[in-house]
Amino acid sequence: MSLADKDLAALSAEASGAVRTATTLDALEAVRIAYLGKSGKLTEQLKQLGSLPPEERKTAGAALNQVKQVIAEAIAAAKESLENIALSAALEQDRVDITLPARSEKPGSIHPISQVIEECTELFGAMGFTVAEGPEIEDDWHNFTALNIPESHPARQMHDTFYFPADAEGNSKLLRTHTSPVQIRTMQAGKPPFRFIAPGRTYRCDSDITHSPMFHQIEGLYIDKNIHMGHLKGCLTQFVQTFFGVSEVPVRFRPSFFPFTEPSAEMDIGCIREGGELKIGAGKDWLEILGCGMVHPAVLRNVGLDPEEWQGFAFGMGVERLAMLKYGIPDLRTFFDSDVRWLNHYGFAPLDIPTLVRGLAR
Ligand code: 2U9
Repeated sequence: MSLADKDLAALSAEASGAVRTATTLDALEAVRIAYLGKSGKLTEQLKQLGSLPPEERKTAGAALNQVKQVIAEAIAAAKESLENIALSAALEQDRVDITLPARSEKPGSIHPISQVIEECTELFGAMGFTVAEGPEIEDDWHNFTALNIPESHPARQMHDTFYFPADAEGNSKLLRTHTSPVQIRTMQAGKPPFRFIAPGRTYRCDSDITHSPMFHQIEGLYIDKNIHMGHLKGCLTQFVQTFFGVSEVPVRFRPSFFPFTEPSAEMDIGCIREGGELKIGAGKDWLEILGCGMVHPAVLRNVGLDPEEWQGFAFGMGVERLAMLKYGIPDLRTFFDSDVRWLNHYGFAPLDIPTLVRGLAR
Protein backbone atom coordinates (compact mmCIF):
# COMPACT_ATOMS: atom_id res chain seq x y z
CA MET A 1 0.00 0.00 0.00
CA SER A 2 1.27 3.44 -0.92
CA LEU A 3 1.34 6.50 1.29
CA ALA A 4 -1.39 9.10 1.05
CA ASP A 5 -0.25 12.46 -0.35
CA LYS A 6 -0.21 14.04 3.08
CA ASP A 7 1.89 11.20 4.53
CA LEU A 8 4.30 11.59 1.63
CA ALA A 9 4.55 15.32 2.32
CA ALA A 10 5.22 14.50 5.99
CA LEU A 11 7.94 12.00 5.01
CA SER A 12 9.49 14.62 2.73
CA ALA A 13 9.37 17.23 5.50
CA GLU A 14 10.83 14.73 8.00
CA ALA A 15 13.69 13.90 5.63
CA SER A 16 14.42 17.59 4.98
CA GLY A 17 14.50 18.20 8.73
CA ALA A 18 16.89 15.28 9.23
CA VAL A 19 19.17 16.67 6.49
CA ARG A 20 19.18 20.11 8.15
CA THR A 21 20.03 18.75 11.61
CA ALA A 22 22.93 16.61 10.29
CA THR A 23 25.98 18.68 11.21
CA THR A 24 28.64 16.17 10.23
CA LEU A 25 29.29 14.16 7.06
CA ASP A 26 28.81 10.94 9.05
CA ALA A 27 25.43 12.10 10.35
CA LEU A 28 24.41 13.11 6.81
CA GLU A 29 25.39 9.69 5.49
CA ALA A 30 23.21 8.12 8.23
CA VAL A 31 20.27 10.28 6.99
CA ARG A 32 20.87 9.17 3.40
CA ILE A 33 20.87 5.52 4.45
CA ALA A 34 17.71 6.01 6.58
CA TYR A 35 15.73 7.43 3.64
CA LEU A 36 17.42 6.40 0.39
CA GLY A 37 19.45 3.35 1.46
CA LYS A 38 18.57 -0.24 0.50
CA SER A 39 16.06 -0.49 3.39
CA GLY A 40 15.44 3.28 3.66
CA LYS A 41 11.97 4.69 4.26
CA LEU A 42 11.54 5.97 0.71
CA THR A 43 13.09 2.90 -0.87
CA GLU A 44 10.58 0.71 1.01
CA GLN A 45 7.77 2.80 -0.48
CA LEU A 46 9.18 2.45 -3.99
CA LYS A 47 9.42 -1.33 -3.50
CA GLN A 48 5.70 -1.42 -2.70
CA LEU A 49 4.66 0.33 -5.93
CA GLY A 50 4.36 -3.05 -7.67
CA SER A 51 1.51 -4.10 -5.40
CA LEU A 52 -0.65 -1.06 -6.42
CA PRO A 53 -3.30 -1.26 -9.14
CA PRO A 54 -1.74 -0.09 -12.46
CA GLU A 55 -3.83 3.15 -12.63
CA GLU A 56 -2.54 4.29 -9.17
CA ARG A 57 1.01 3.05 -9.75
CA LYS A 58 1.91 5.77 -12.24
CA THR A 59 0.91 8.80 -10.15
CA ALA A 60 2.21 7.28 -6.88
CA GLY A 61 5.47 6.39 -8.60
CA ALA A 62 5.90 9.90 -9.97
CA ALA A 63 5.14 11.45 -6.58
CA LEU A 64 7.57 9.12 -4.78
CA ASN A 65 10.33 9.77 -7.33
CA GLN A 66 9.87 13.50 -7.00
CA VAL A 67 10.22 13.29 -3.22
CA LYS A 68 13.23 11.00 -3.69
CA GLN A 69 14.83 13.55 -5.96
CA VAL A 70 14.13 16.42 -3.56
CA ILE A 71 15.71 14.43 -0.67
CA ALA A 72 18.69 13.40 -2.84
CA GLU A 73 19.28 17.01 -3.89
CA ALA A 74 19.00 18.25 -0.30
CA ILE A 75 21.54 15.61 0.80
CA ALA A 76 23.92 16.52 -2.06
CA ALA A 77 23.70 20.23 -1.22
CA ALA A 78 24.24 19.55 2.51
CA LYS A 79 27.17 17.29 1.65
CA GLU A 80 28.86 19.97 -0.42
CA SER A 81 28.38 22.55 2.30
CA LEU A 82 29.66 20.19 5.05
CA GLU A 83 32.69 19.31 2.88
CA ASN A 84 33.42 22.99 2.39
CA ILE A 85 33.23 23.57 6.15
CA ALA A 86 35.57 20.59 6.74
CA LEU A 87 38.02 21.88 4.11
CA SER A 88 38.03 25.39 5.60
CA ALA A 89 38.65 23.93 9.06
CA ALA A 90 41.53 21.80 7.71
CA LEU A 91 43.04 24.76 5.86
CA GLU A 92 42.78 26.89 8.96
CA GLN A 93 44.45 24.21 11.08
CA ASP A 94 47.17 23.25 8.59
CA ARG A 95 48.00 26.81 7.72
CA VAL A 96 51.63 27.26 6.63
CA ASP A 97 53.36 30.42 7.70
CA ILE A 98 55.35 31.21 4.58
CA THR A 99 57.03 34.12 6.34
CA LEU A 100 58.97 31.72 8.62
CA PRO A 101 62.69 31.46 7.77
CA ALA A 102 63.58 28.32 5.79
CA ARG A 103 65.41 25.49 7.53
CA SER A 104 68.97 25.54 6.25
CA GLU A 105 70.22 22.58 4.20
CA LYS A 106 73.04 20.64 5.82
CA PRO A 107 75.80 20.70 3.19
CA GLY A 108 77.95 17.63 2.68
CA SER A 109 81.71 17.79 3.10
CA ILE A 110 84.81 16.70 1.25
CA HIS A 111 86.45 13.63 2.81
CA PRO A 112 90.02 14.31 4.06
CA ILE A 113 91.32 11.66 1.60
CA SER A 114 89.76 13.51 -1.34
CA GLN A 115 91.00 16.81 0.07
CA VAL A 116 94.61 15.62 0.32
CA ILE A 117 94.51 14.10 -3.18
CA GLU A 118 93.11 17.39 -4.47
CA GLU A 119 95.79 19.42 -2.69
CA CYS A 120 98.57 17.19 -4.07
CA THR A 121 97.08 17.33 -7.56
CA GLU A 122 97.14 21.14 -7.44
CA LEU A 123 100.55 21.27 -5.89
CA PHE A 124 102.29 18.84 -8.24
CA GLY A 125 100.28 20.39 -11.05
CA ALA A 126 102.08 23.67 -10.33
CA MET A 127 105.35 21.74 -10.90
CA GLY A 128 104.17 20.43 -14.28
CA PHE A 129 102.80 17.02 -13.20
CA THR A 130 99.56 15.74 -14.73
CA VAL A 131 97.33 13.02 -13.22
CA ALA A 132 97.20 9.45 -14.54
CA GLU A 133 94.77 6.70 -13.62
CA GLY A 134 94.51 2.97 -14.21
CA PRO A 135 92.57 -0.15 -13.24
CA GLU A 136 92.32 -1.37 -9.65
CA ILE A 137 92.08 -4.97 -10.86
CA GLU A 138 95.50 -5.75 -12.29
CA ASP A 139 97.54 -8.62 -13.65
CA ASP A 140 100.74 -10.01 -12.27
CA TRP A 141 102.93 -8.48 -14.97
CA HIS A 142 101.81 -4.84 -14.48
CA ASN A 143 101.69 -5.03 -10.67
CA PHE A 144 104.93 -6.99 -10.12
CA THR A 145 107.01 -8.29 -13.03
CA ALA A 146 107.32 -5.00 -14.95
CA LEU A 147 108.34 -3.32 -11.70
CA ASN A 148 111.33 -5.61 -11.33
CA ILE A 149 109.64 -7.80 -8.74
CA PRO A 150 110.18 -11.34 -10.12
CA GLU A 151 108.14 -14.46 -9.19
CA SER A 152 110.43 -15.54 -6.39
CA HIS A 153 110.95 -12.05 -4.95
CA PRO A 154 110.14 -11.67 -1.23
CA ALA A 155 108.38 -8.37 -2.06
CA ARG A 156 105.55 -10.42 -3.55
CA GLN A 157 104.90 -12.03 -0.19
CA MET A 158 105.46 -8.67 1.54
CA HIS A 159 102.66 -7.11 -0.46
CA ASP A 160 99.97 -9.43 1.02
CA THR A 161 98.12 -9.48 -2.28
CA PHE A 162 94.38 -10.11 -2.74
CA TYR A 163 94.12 -12.61 -5.62
CA PHE A 164 91.05 -13.50 -7.68
CA PRO A 165 90.37 -17.17 -8.53
CA ALA A 166 92.69 -18.46 -11.28
CA ASP A 167 91.48 -18.69 -14.91
CA ALA A 168 91.80 -21.79 -17.16
CA GLU A 169 95.52 -21.09 -17.75
CA GLY A 170 96.13 -20.79 -14.01
CA ASN A 171 96.59 -17.00 -14.07
CA SER A 172 95.04 -14.91 -11.30
CA LYS A 173 94.05 -11.28 -11.50
CA LEU A 174 94.73 -9.28 -8.36
CA LEU A 175 93.83 -6.04 -6.62
CA ARG A 176 96.73 -3.67 -7.24
CA THR A 177 98.99 -3.46 -4.18
CA HIS A 178 100.31 -0.04 -5.21
CA THR A 179 99.51 2.51 -7.92
CA SER A 180 102.82 1.72 -9.71
CA PRO A 181 101.10 -0.32 -12.49
CA VAL A 182 99.50 2.98 -13.55
CA GLN A 183 103.00 4.30 -14.34
CA ILE A 184 103.81 1.14 -16.32
CA ARG A 185 100.60 1.42 -18.37
CA THR A 186 101.00 5.17 -18.91
CA MET A 187 104.60 4.79 -20.11
CA GLN A 188 103.63 1.90 -22.42
CA ALA A 189 100.80 3.97 -23.91
CA GLY A 190 102.79 7.15 -24.49
CA LYS A 191 106.13 8.61 -25.42
CA PRO A 192 108.72 10.15 -23.06
CA PRO A 193 109.20 12.59 -21.39
CA PHE A 194 106.74 11.68 -18.61
CA ARG A 195 105.78 13.79 -15.62
CA PHE A 196 102.66 12.69 -13.74
CA ILE A 197 101.26 11.55 -10.43
CA ALA A 198 99.07 8.48 -9.93
CA PRO A 199 96.71 8.86 -6.98
CA GLY A 200 94.25 6.11 -6.12
CA ARG A 201 93.00 3.17 -4.11
CA THR A 202 95.33 0.29 -3.35
CA TYR A 203 94.76 -3.01 -1.55
CA ARG A 204 96.73 -5.24 0.77
CA CYS A 205 95.47 -8.14 2.87
CA ASP A 206 96.37 -6.50 6.14
CA SER A 207 94.06 -5.06 8.79
CA ASP A 208 95.03 -3.72 12.19
CA ILE A 209 95.18 -0.41 14.02
CA THR A 210 97.63 1.07 11.49
CA HIS A 211 96.68 -0.93 8.34
CA SER A 212 93.48 -0.89 6.34
CA PRO A 213 92.95 -3.53 3.57
CA MET A 214 92.06 -0.64 1.24
CA PHE A 215 94.15 2.50 1.41
CA HIS A 216 95.29 5.31 -0.88
CA GLN A 217 98.59 6.16 -2.42
CA ILE A 218 99.96 8.97 -4.47
CA GLU A 219 102.91 7.96 -6.57
CA GLY A 220 104.81 10.22 -8.91
CA LEU A 221 107.09 9.71 -11.86
CA TYR A 222 109.36 12.09 -13.75
CA ILE A 223 111.20 10.63 -16.75
CA ASP A 224 113.26 12.81 -19.06
CA LYS A 225 116.82 13.13 -20.32
CA ASN A 226 119.40 13.95 -17.64
CA ILE A 227 117.05 13.77 -14.63
CA HIS A 228 119.04 13.14 -11.45
CA MET A 229 118.64 12.96 -7.68
CA GLY A 230 119.02 16.74 -7.39
CA HIS A 231 115.68 17.08 -9.22
CA LEU A 232 114.16 14.48 -6.89
CA LYS A 233 115.36 16.35 -3.83
CA GLY A 234 114.20 19.75 -5.08
CA CYS A 235 110.78 18.52 -6.17
CA LEU A 236 110.01 16.60 -2.97
CA THR A 237 111.34 19.37 -0.71
CA GLN A 238 109.08 21.84 -2.49
CA PHE A 239 106.23 19.38 -2.05
CA VAL A 240 106.55 18.94 1.73
CA GLN A 241 107.08 22.67 2.31
CA THR A 242 103.98 23.62 0.35
CA PHE A 243 101.85 20.71 1.58
CA PHE A 244 102.57 21.35 5.26
CA GLY A 245 102.78 25.12 4.85
CA VAL A 246 106.20 25.34 6.51
CA SER A 247 108.82 27.38 4.68
CA GLU A 248 112.03 25.98 6.17
CA VAL A 249 111.46 22.30 6.72
CA PRO A 250 114.67 20.25 6.99
CA VAL A 251 114.70 17.09 4.88
CA ARG A 252 116.81 13.95 5.19
CA PHE A 253 117.19 11.06 2.74
CA ARG A 254 117.93 7.67 4.31
CA PRO A 255 119.14 4.85 2.03
CA SER A 256 116.46 2.23 1.51
CA PHE A 257 115.50 -0.52 -0.90
CA PHE A 258 112.69 -0.89 -3.44
CA PRO A 259 112.98 -3.31 -6.37
CA PHE A 260 111.78 -0.60 -8.81
CA THR A 261 114.22 2.15 -7.84
CA GLU A 262 118.01 2.32 -7.55
CA PRO A 263 119.24 4.08 -5.53
CA SER A 264 116.23 4.15 -3.20
CA ALA A 265 115.61 6.39 -0.23
CA GLU A 266 113.18 7.19 2.50
CA MET A 267 112.55 10.88 2.98
CA ASP A 268 112.23 12.27 6.51
CA ILE A 269 111.17 15.77 7.47
CA GLY A 270 112.12 17.70 10.58
CA CYS A 271 109.61 17.87 13.39
CA ILE A 272 109.23 18.62 17.09
CA ARG A 273 107.35 16.26 19.38
CA GLU A 274 106.11 17.99 22.52
CA GLY A 275 103.65 16.56 25.04
CA GLY A 276 101.90 14.37 22.48
CA GLU A 277 101.82 17.24 19.94
CA LEU A 278 103.64 17.01 16.63
CA LYS A 279 104.89 20.13 14.91
CA ILE A 280 106.45 19.94 11.47
CA GLY A 281 109.49 22.16 10.90
CA ALA A 282 112.98 22.62 12.30
CA GLY A 283 113.52 20.48 15.39
CA LYS A 284 115.59 17.62 16.70
CA ASP A 285 113.17 14.85 15.64
CA TRP A 286 112.57 13.27 12.23
CA LEU A 287 109.38 11.99 10.64
CA GLU A 288 109.27 9.50 7.77
CA ILE A 289 107.07 10.94 5.05
CA LEU A 290 107.60 9.07 1.77
CA GLY A 291 109.69 6.64 -0.25
CA CYS A 292 111.51 7.55 -3.44
CA GLY A 293 114.39 6.77 -5.76
CA MET A 294 115.77 6.80 -9.29
CA VAL A 295 113.74 4.48 -11.55
CA HIS A 296 115.55 1.15 -11.93
CA PRO A 297 117.03 0.62 -15.44
CA ALA A 298 115.27 -2.77 -15.63
CA VAL A 299 111.87 -1.05 -15.17
CA LEU A 300 112.66 1.40 -17.97
CA ARG A 301 113.68 -1.49 -20.27
CA ASN A 302 110.44 -3.33 -19.39
CA VAL A 303 108.42 -0.47 -20.92
CA GLY A 304 110.69 -0.21 -23.95
CA LEU A 305 112.81 2.77 -22.86
CA ASP A 306 116.59 2.88 -23.19
CA PRO A 307 117.97 3.70 -19.72
CA GLU A 308 121.05 5.22 -21.36
CA GLU A 309 118.78 7.84 -22.91
CA TRP A 310 115.93 8.24 -20.42
CA GLN A 311 116.06 8.28 -16.69
CA GLY A 312 114.15 9.80 -13.85
CA PHE A 313 112.82 9.60 -10.33
CA ALA A 314 109.77 8.10 -8.68
CA PHE A 315 108.17 8.47 -5.28
CA GLY A 316 105.30 7.02 -3.32
CA MET A 317 103.37 8.06 -0.25
CA GLY A 318 100.36 7.01 1.78
CA VAL A 319 97.45 9.46 1.57
CA GLU A 320 95.94 8.45 4.94
CA ARG A 321 99.27 9.09 6.63
CA LEU A 322 99.57 12.54 5.01
CA ALA A 323 96.01 13.42 6.08
CA MET A 324 96.59 12.19 9.65
CA LEU A 325 99.77 14.25 9.97
CA LYS A 326 98.43 17.41 8.40
CA TYR A 327 94.97 17.43 9.94
CA GLY A 328 95.68 15.78 13.30
CA ILE A 329 93.52 12.72 12.71
CA PRO A 330 94.59 10.19 15.34
CA ASP A 331 93.00 6.90 14.17
CA LEU A 332 93.33 5.37 10.69
CA ARG A 333 90.20 3.24 11.08
CA THR A 334 87.94 6.32 11.33
CA PHE A 335 88.64 7.19 7.68
CA PHE A 336 86.38 4.36 6.53
CA ASP A 337 83.71 4.28 9.25
CA SER A 338 81.41 6.68 7.32
CA ASP A 339 80.45 8.34 10.61
CA VAL A 340 78.72 11.56 9.64
CA ARG A 341 79.82 13.28 12.88
CA TRP A 342 83.47 12.49 11.96
CA LEU A 343 82.90 13.78 8.42
CA ASN A 344 81.36 16.98 9.77
CA HIS A 345 84.38 17.45 12.02
CA TYR A 346 87.24 16.48 9.69
CA GLY A 347 85.58 17.14 6.31
CA PHE A 348 86.17 20.20 4.13
CA ALA A 349 83.92 22.68 2.40
CA PRO A 350 83.97 22.17 -1.37
CA LEU A 351 86.77 24.09 -3.13
CA ASP A 352 88.48 24.82 0.19
CA ILE A 353 92.16 24.07 -0.32
CA PRO A 354 93.68 25.91 2.66
CA THR A 355 97.29 24.82 2.31
CA LEU A 356 97.43 25.82 -1.29
CA VAL A 357 96.02 29.21 -0.58
CA ARG A 358 98.66 29.67 2.11
CA GLY A 359 101.38 27.96 0.05
CA LEU A 360 100.85 30.07 -3.04
CA ALA A 361 100.47 33.32 -1.12
CA ARG A 362 103.95 33.11 0.38
C1 2U9 B 1 107.53 2.93 -11.53
C2 2U9 B 1 108.81 3.14 -11.07
C3 2U9 B 1 109.02 3.45 -9.75
C4 2U9 B 1 107.22 4.25 -6.74
C5 2U9 B 1 107.78 4.32 -5.36
C6 2U9 B 1 107.91 4.23 -3.14
C7 2U9 B 1 109.21 4.51 -3.45
C8 2U9 B 1 107.41 4.02 -1.78
C9 2U9 B 1 105.51 3.57 -0.38
C10 2U9 B 1 105.19 4.83 0.29
C11 2U9 B 1 104.18 4.63 1.36
C12 2U9 B 1 104.22 2.85 -0.49
O1 2U9 B 1 101.99 3.57 0.56
S1 2U9 B 1 103.31 3.26 0.91
O2 2U9 B 1 103.51 2.27 1.88
N1 2U9 B 1 106.11 3.76 -1.66
O3 2U9 B 1 108.12 4.12 -0.84
N2 2U9 B 1 107.12 4.11 -4.24
S2 2U9 B 1 109.37 4.66 -5.09
O4 2U9 B 1 108.23 3.89 -7.61
C13 2U9 B 1 107.97 3.57 -8.89
C14 2U9 B 1 106.70 3.36 -9.35
C15 2U9 B 1 106.47 3.04 -10.68
C16 2U9 B 1 107.31 2.57 -12.96
